Amino acid sequence: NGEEVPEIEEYVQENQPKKENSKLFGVAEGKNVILISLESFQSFVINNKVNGKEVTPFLNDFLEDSYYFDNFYHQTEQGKTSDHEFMIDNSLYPLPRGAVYFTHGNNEYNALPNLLGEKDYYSTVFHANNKSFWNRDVMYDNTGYDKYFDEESYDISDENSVGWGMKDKDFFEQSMEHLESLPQPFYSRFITLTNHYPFDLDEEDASIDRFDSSSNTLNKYFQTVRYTDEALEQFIQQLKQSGIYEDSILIIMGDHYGISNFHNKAMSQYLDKETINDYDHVQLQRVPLLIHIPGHEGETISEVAGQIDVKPTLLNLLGIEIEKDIAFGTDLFSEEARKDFIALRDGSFISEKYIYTKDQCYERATGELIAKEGSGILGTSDQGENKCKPIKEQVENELNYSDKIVYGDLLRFYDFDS
Ligand code: GP9
Ligand code: MN
Repeated sequence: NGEEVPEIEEYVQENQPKKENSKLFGVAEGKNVILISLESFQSFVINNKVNGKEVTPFLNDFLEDSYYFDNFYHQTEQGKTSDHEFMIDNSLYPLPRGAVYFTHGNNEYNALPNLLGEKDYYSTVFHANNKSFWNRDVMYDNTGYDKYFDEESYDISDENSVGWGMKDKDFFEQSMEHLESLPQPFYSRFITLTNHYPFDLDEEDASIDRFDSSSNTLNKYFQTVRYTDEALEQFIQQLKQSGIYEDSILIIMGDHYGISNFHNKAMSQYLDKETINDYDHVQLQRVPLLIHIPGHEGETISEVAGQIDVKPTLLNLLGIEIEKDIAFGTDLFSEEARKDFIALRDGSFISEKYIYTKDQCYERATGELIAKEGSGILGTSDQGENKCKPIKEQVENELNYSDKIVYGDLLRFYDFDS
């Protein structure tokens, strides 16, 4: 019956996107929003090489003209891409298990497409897959999308498919026509597919050689990452030709990791490290985030950030002030102190100073282990002063609040207008 809502509302109040706090409030007012989710794209490929060749030459260039966040973390769980989508639109956490898109696709939400719809934005998703995959058709309808360009909107053949389906280059190319037909301003999300495990690619589409390690998966990963980088370059070229580019802001972001722990040995070889420990594992959960705003110069922003922050950031950029919301992210361009941590869905967190995971507290800057619970490895009874503990409790509390909202469908009791 929603009796917990006031407490949660009080907690999230300080996260509200506020005009006066944002350095960039309204700079993109009335612009189209093109948000591109890059499948399984991790930050370690950015400005990096394989066999002496740049992996992502286009993105490496493009980030020079964008706000580029190099400490931006994915916060997804079992719902993978759909968890990422859920956070982007709602600034709520996905669930600890299962996919919220499936289990709570009919809840009431205060999602971006709904909010933007009130400002006459037309909202769409482009993704060349079956519409009911991840229960997307239900969730998109529920949260205010006007149109989902699913696989039925594309000419898909053997020639233009690989692995999971349509190749990214063909996907973007065929999307252009649909995009050009949309009423403006629009909020359009694109979800790529080629860089999906097991990273299959036709020989003729590979511009760089495979890596050479014991992991076939990692070896192939670089080639599909490069393919998607090229697809992006072509798409942006097409956006420029159509004139849409100048009237749009672009948000480009990785959805979640692509290389799991299973490939740590090969990964340590690539990164030239002795091992991948738990600290390294958390750092590998970084995915790229680029925000390109026409007329703005590029800037690299290294503050800790996460997918939970996209919704409040976007609302401020578009100059949309909302009375109130239940959201856990903060505006990435806020001048006020941002939240002290980014929580991963398993309770790990990254704060300015520390990284906590699996009962271990590390110094963020150095990776030095400074405390560990329930083990004598540091040789003291309390295993070092656990500097992570206060934040850990906050993280647990926050994840718990978000879960209560989703499990209890609590937003149906919340009055967003008064
Ligand atoms: C499927 C695509 C990939 O439509 O989004 O899904 P994932 O396995 O990454 O969640
Ligand atoms: Mn995905």
